[in-house]
Amino acid sequence: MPPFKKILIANRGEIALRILRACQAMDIRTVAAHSTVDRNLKHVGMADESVCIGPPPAGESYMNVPALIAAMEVTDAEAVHPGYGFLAENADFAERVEESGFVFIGPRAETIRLMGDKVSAINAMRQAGVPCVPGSNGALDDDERRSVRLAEDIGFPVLIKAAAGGCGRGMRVVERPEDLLKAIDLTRQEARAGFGDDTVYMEKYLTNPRHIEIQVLADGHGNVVHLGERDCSMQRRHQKVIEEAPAPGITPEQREQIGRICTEACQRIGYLGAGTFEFLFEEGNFYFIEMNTRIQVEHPVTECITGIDLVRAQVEIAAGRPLPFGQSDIRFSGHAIECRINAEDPENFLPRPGQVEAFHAPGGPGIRVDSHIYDGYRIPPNYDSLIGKLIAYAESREAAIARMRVALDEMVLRGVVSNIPLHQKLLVDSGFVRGGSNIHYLEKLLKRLGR
Ligand code: MV4
Repeated sequence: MPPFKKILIANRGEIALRILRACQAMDIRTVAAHSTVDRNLKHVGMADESVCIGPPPAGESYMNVPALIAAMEVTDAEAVHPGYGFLAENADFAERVEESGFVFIGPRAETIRLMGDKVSAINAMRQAGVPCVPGSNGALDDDERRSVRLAEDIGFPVLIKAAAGGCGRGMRVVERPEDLLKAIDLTRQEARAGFGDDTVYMEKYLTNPRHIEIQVLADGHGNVVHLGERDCSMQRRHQKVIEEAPAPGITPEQREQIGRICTEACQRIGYLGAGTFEFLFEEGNFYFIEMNTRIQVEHPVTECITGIDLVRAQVEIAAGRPLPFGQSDIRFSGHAIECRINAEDPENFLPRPGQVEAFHAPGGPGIRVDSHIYDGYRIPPNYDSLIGKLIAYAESREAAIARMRVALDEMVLRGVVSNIPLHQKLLVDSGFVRGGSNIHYLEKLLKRLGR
């Protein structure tokens, strides 16, 4: 029996196609909710039904809550998959969906809200035994002398972060005591203007960490597993460029230890669905910074090394089914690397929409392409520049790199400019090939290459 009869896909692009494929494999009927400019998306043509939910601006379509609820009502869909971005981590949307008698494929609204506020997320995780960055252990108050003393205790440099921030928005590094109060004030103002919440907190600034995240799955029957880690350190301006699993240099013992900490924390807070613990990793230690309550762009690398279909797991969990495997059934095997393919300017990285003249996807053993583009597809200017993901999997990291190089050379993309040449340079770069670079590596490399 399929877990649901019909699911509405409240997203677009490659992830909407990924969700559609998972639904089809489970014999679940699909509704593609799309904006006017997205009528020609691949998954819209493939879905059993489609509903136009509004004009191109996301606020009027993919984030239009009444239109999405109405679309579920008219199509008699039972559940909604939000994908990533848009409404995926919007607790009010999850609540509205459930109040309307539908299933939100994701964690409980309460959990989304808890993790959306970084101060409450860190407090919950610290109490659940997850190692966090030394810091204020809560919001900063207006007591200036206390903030100065706190920073001196933590040790400079410190980082002031907005509780409502994340993804690198609303942060400020403070190197010297005399700059602290000004920085707190500015970060507060920005947070108030940007998020409508001026809560800020303080952490020790880790100067050269790697970004390593742990994937978890939790069902409604008390079963929680971790699916190991992903290394997402290859990024520019908080946009990930290449991700991989496992993270170079992480031992099975380290994986088991941090994985167990994450699954125990999920048990403690009653987590439901797929989730990701984001850590900074420096000098052998993990420091929790945020938790993502959605399926992530880079989920395929975890699927490759574990053989687990994460989107299918999300759907089954949302239908109330128990996970069909336990931690001891999960084996980590091989190495997977994902290159995000963006339609962007190679000089300034700005989105470069346009018409795809020709697209030939690479293939062969260990190659996966998650992309919605096709010959003649017109990339609209209204959304992000991700047009696909190229994933290479092999028994070793070296072999995965070799397969990725071949696949990048094999890929044909005409009509639009992309970051494929950047990936080709990265896949032969000595720092990338060595593995284990920190979050600053790519930006430094780009400077060396003359931007
Ligand atoms: C940090 C940090 C160093 N120390 N926190 C950036 C995005 C947000 N999720 C958290 N971020 C960081 N928090 C402390 N205490 C450095 C970053 C950071 C970063 C983190 C992950 C991936 C890329 C990054 C790029 C710049 C800064």
